[in-house]
Parts: sequence; structure tokens; C-alpha cells
Amino acid sequence: MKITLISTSTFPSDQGIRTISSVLKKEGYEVKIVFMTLSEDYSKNYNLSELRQLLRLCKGSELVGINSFASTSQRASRIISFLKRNLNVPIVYGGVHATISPEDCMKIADIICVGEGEETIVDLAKAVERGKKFDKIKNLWLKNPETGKIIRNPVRNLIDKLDSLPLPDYDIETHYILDKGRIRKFQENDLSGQIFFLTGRGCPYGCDYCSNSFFNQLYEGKRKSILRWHSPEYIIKGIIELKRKFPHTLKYFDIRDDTFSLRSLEDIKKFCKLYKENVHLRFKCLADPKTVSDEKIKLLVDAGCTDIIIGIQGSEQTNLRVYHRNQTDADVLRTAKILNKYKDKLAVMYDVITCNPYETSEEIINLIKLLQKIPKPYYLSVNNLVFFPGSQLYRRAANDETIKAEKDASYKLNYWDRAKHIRLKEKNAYLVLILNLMRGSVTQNRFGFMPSFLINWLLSPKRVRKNLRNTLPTKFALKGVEIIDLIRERVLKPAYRSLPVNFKAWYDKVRYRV
Ligand code: B12
Ligand code: SF4
Repeated sequence: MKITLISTSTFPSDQGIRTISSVLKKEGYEVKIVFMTLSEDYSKNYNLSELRQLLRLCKGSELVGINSFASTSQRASRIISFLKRNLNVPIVYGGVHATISPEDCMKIADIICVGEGEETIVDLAKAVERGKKFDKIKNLWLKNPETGKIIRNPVRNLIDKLDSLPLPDYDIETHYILDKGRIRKFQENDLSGQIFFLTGRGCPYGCDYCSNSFFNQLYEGKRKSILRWHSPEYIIKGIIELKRKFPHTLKYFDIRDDTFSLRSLEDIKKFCKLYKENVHLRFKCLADPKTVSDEKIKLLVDAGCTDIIIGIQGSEQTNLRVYHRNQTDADVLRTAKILNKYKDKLAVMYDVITCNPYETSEEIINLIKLLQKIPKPYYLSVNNLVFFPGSQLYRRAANDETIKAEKDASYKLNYWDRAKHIRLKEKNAYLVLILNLMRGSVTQNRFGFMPSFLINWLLSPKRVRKNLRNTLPTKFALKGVEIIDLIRERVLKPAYRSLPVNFKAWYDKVRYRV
């Protein structure tokens, strides 16, 4: 039986859809994946020609699967509506957004998959193949064809033994990609020299802005923790397999577990030993300030880790009070000191979140002061808060009417359009703008393009008070930021994407160090 899977990710890195594809292929189904990549300006959607090309690829399939994030949900909705009108086969909508906002997704789709999809998709495919009913399959929500009522089947427990899963599907001969209005065969270069890799699933914390706060609740009572790991042996086997598959174009692995450093020292030791012996490619990973240790970092750097991303997110006060993220400024500075010891070999990026209506002006200033204390050099990534449906923070904002209409949640904005986010949230715009302008490489004398002395000048108490009262100069400056961001999104990013993989890999190596 033929099955088509559709990913609405903006970048063809989607591990979820690839794993769904692998389990189906393992069961003998003929699967193709179509990556419907489009810009990160989430207000953009597919045109008729793109939808018609997709329809042609779906013809002959007896089951279609699609997924989305909250941000790409409008795109998934458009595809589902179009395919429903033109194809008479079951279309199942899965992924993070369907899991978190099933009621919303049921307005468009007739079948959705809540939670992990591997076992569910196989049960569904078998039922379709055998012409059987599928209204009792766990994790599926569907409309009763007679009454129109929604059947909400219970969610099954999470997969315990992650190593039992096949590796994500990278058989690119069966993959397609939307590129400048045309859906064509997937090519190695579409991966841009990198592969995103997850070595585990879940997170034991539950920061209020993150979807994991929702997942922890979804599985409450079903298990002690949603966190599970693949064994180092499984990960290395997968990595070697991918390296063998793409010997010329693959330049590095990006390990995307939110908190890779949560893994035990024993595990990291084993992973690093195997990686060093077998892989010989650089890699990146993410870590959280509470679980970084000198021993772990030394092992990672020695094995080839060249880039690490650390989530600071907010000042200590914001983290504890607003995000319920149990992390202090002392944790951050301790980690920063360790990482700085490896500055010749390791590029460090710190992630912060701002543009948060619950953050006070003092808390933003404290965050800036914390960033000033972190040993240089490093790269600062500034993210403007998005309220993702299902997260604790979204619920809080919906209850107290910070979010009055869906647009206030900001997940449908272009993530990188700083001016739009700051204008929407309004609060503390002056300080949020300063923090946004600090984004980029940080050295002793500058934060991005901002000289350090200018930041101190802008943060003088009198100037801050004046600019928080009179927002006109900030609004004026936002116009300039808007133009810069527009040029980056419309001109620089598309131009960058069309460059040769070797250039992109080189740039990736130096970008956080210049
Ligand atoms: C790796 C990662 C990335 C990578 C790769 C993204 C990608 N397209 O693969 C990068 C860095 C590029 C990235 C970018 C972004 N990300 Co991200 N990312 C993740 C992360 C850490 C892991 C995703 C993953 O691979 N999970 C493992 C797979 C196996 O799980 P899964 O995808 O959920 O799939 C399972 C089920 O959902 C289901 N399923 C999935 N697809 C389908 C399809 C069908 C048909 C069925 C039946 C089932 C099904 O079955 C799968 C297997 O069990 C998650 C956090 C997390 N823990 O999930 C955040 C997460 C998905 N990202 C998030 C966000 C917000 C973003 C960005 C929007 C942020 C930004 N800077 O713009 C961008 C958007 C990118 C885009 N539009 O494509 C949010 C999404 C929130 C939401 N409610 O939508 C998450 C949940 C983190 C968070 N903040 O809470 N991300
Ligand atoms: S530590 Fe990261 S992944 Fe875990 S809940 Fe917090 S933000 Fe989410």
C-alpha cells in the first residue's frame, strides 16, 4: 500500500515525520515524504499551483499523513482542506500542534493523532489496508461519520525503549521538496550539510513557555518522567549510517536534545569515546546551565563538539517567578566560567527570551547585567516570547486576557521580525529593543553591533525612565530595525540558502566567532 507523508517544517530536518516513515517502511508500506518548506514568515501560505503539484504526488496513496508546529498550522490546514476536496482517502494530522491543540485541528481534519505516532500510524495503515474500522485506535481522534461527533480515543503510553525504533528515514530517493514554487526530488544539498539529531525524547522540567509543560501533564500518572534516552551505541550506529549515506555533503551533526547535558557522565563518556573513534565530524549540542560540568564539556570538546547552545532564557527573577524554571544566575555564571576555559575550541551561544509582558523593567535590566558579566567571547541569541498553545504561559495569558485574540499569541508572526513582536507586546519596548540589538557576537567591547559603552549609556536610570514614558524614539528606531530585518529575511536568507553546501558549512563554523 502506498502512503504519502507531508511535512510543513520550514527546514527539511523533521525527525518526527522521518521516524513515522521508517516504521511504515519497516512494515512493508511504500512511503514517500514531501517536505513543503516555505519561508519563516508564517503569514505566507501555499498557492494553488503548489497544492496541485502536491495533489499529483498524493494520487495513488491510500493514506496521507501530515504534521505541523503551531506556527505552520495554517499551512497544514490549507493542505488538508485542499486534499480533502480532491482526494478520497483518510488524511491523518499528527505532530506537536495536533497533540497540543487537538480541538482546533479537528475543525479542519477528520483524523488526528495525539502524542507519539509510531504505533498509531502502523495500526491505522493496517486498518486502512484491510478495509477495517479505525475508530478505536489509541491516540486517534476522529469524527463519527454518522453523528459528526468527535471520538477521542485515549492516548497510549510513551515508547519506553527508544532503541526499538528504526532510524529516521533518510532514503532521499523517496523524498520530495518544495523549492521556489516547484515540488522536485530531494537532493543531498537540501540538508545544507547538517543533520539534526535527537538522542532522546522529553524533558523532566516544565518551563512555562515550553511545550514540555504540556507533555508532562498529558502523561501525568502514566509514568514518572517523560524523559527517555537512546543508548550511545544506537546513536553512533545512526550517525555512522548517515555519514555513509552522505559522504560528500554531510559536514556536521546538530544534536538537538534540549538538555543533552542532562545525560549521565557515564553515558557522555561512552558516547564521546564511540564518536571520537568512529565519526570524525564536528558536532553541536544544547545544554542547560544546571547540568553542565567541566568533565562533561572536556569530553564533548575532545570528541569534536565545536558549538554549544546554553539556555539562559531570563534573569533569575523571571526564570523563577514567571517561567518556573529552576535556574539561578549563579548556575549561569558557573557554567559560563567552565565553557570559557574551552574558548579556543568551543563556540558558545547563549539563548535568552524577552518581549514578555510578565517581565518587569528591572528584570530586563538584570538580564542585561548578567549578560555583561558572562566571560567573552560568546554569541548572544535573543528570542522574542511566543505564547505556544498548550503551554502554561499561554493558558495564563489567555485567562488574564493578555491574549485577547489568537494573533496576540504571536506564533503566526515571522519569528525573526523583531519590530512586529515588540510592537505587539508594547510593554518595556525601549528595554526589549536594546536587548534585541545586543544580538550577535559578543566581545569585551561590543554586543553584536552595539558598543558596550553605548549599552551602559542607554541604560542610565534617567534615560530608561524617560524612554519608557515617551515611546516615540523607540517607535522610530523600530522602523529602522524593521528595514534591517526585512532585508535579512527577503534578500540575505534566500541568497544564503542557495549557496553551495561547502560555503555554508564554512560559514557555520565561523559565524559565531566573528
Ligand atoms: C529539533 C527541533 C527543532 C529543529 C528541527 C525542527 C524540525 N522541523 O524538525 C529546529 C532547530 C530547526 C527547530 C526550529 C523551530 N522550532 Co523546534 N523543536 C525541536 C525539538 C527540540 C525536537 C523536535 C523533534 O524532532 N522531536 C522528536 C520527534 C520524534 O517528535 P515529534 O516531531 O513530535 O514527532 C512525534 C509526534 O509528534 C508524532 N508525529 C509527528 N509528525 C507526525 C505525522 C503524522 C502523520 C503522525 C500520525 C504523527 C506525527 O509522531 C512523532 C514520533 O512519535 C522540539 C521539542 C520537542 N521535544 O519535540 C522543538 C519544537 C518542536 N520547536 C518548536 C518551535 C516553536 C520551533 C520554531 C518555530 C522556533 C523558531 N525559531 O522559529 C522553529 C520552527 C521551525 C519550522 N517551522 O520548521 C516548538 C513547537 C511549539 C508548537 N506548539 O508548535 C517545540 C515543541 C519546542 C517548544 N518550544 O516547545 N526546532
Ligand atoms: S528545559 Fe528546555 S525543554 Fe525542558 S521544559 Fe525547559 S525549555 Fe522545555
